[in-house]
Amino acid sequence: MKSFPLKMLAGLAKNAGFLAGAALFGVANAAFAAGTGLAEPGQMVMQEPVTEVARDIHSFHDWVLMPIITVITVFVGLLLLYVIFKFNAKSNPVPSKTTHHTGLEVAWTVIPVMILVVIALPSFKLLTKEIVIPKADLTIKVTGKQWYWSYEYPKDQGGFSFDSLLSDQTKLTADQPRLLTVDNEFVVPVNKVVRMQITAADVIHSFIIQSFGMRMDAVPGRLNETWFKAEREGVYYGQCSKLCGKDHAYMPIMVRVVSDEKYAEWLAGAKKKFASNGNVPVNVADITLSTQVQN
Ligand SMILES: [Cu+2]
Repeated sequence: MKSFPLKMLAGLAKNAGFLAGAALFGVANAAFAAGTGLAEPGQMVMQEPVTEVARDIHSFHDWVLMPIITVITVFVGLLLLYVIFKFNAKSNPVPSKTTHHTGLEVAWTVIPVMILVVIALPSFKLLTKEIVIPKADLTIKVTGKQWYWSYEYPKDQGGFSFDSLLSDQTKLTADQPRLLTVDNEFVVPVNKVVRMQITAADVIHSFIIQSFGMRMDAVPGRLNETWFKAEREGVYYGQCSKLCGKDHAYMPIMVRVVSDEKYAEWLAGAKKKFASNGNVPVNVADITLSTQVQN
């Protein structure tokens, strides 16, 4: 057994699903490459994580869920094969009349419960991390509308707001992905805790940026909160993730993560550019909410 290290076993379990998928669909290895900020064609794994929360979500998937799924699938598969070959009419002409087995019934109740508990513990820990917001460096409010997003930067960031709509798809340049590029992206500084306040003006939408491991529903009349701390500069995309009407597919999310200097530069420009929007400077909810942790 020593010659078969645990690490290798874990690695096997982790990749079993992907390998099975590849064998099944004849997908080349290159197709597994995860996109940064957006999905690559043929991609089968999650998008490259750029926040601690996203990394934790990936670890949870790779090291808790995938091994459990793999073991259960293999076990049930073998059990089925065993039943098919051992207990068919030909090889087992006189079937057993057994209808109940207390030990077995207890086992198939208790074992799944224990598996769920094993999944629940790290899951709750991760959920808590996602919704308990660390001391925020800046707050941005986003409102989902049919069918675009409005971003509001509060007074401490200049106090302006703007709409972000899908840009003209016939005028895209090579580096602008189709159905993801918007006219006004929102911009945040790198390595800063950004608190997102999320709501909707008409129907329920959902705000998601996969690479940040962040998703939160935008519900009319309700102010939801979540956060992210992007560790790498770049452009990241998301989509409205709750069916919200006919143009649900055409209200992407586009965020640019930049250095502090570039952020200050953008703020100054945005303040002027969006001043003529006629928007009143925004007041966001008080930061001392129950979910706020001062550290
Ligand atoms: Cu929507």
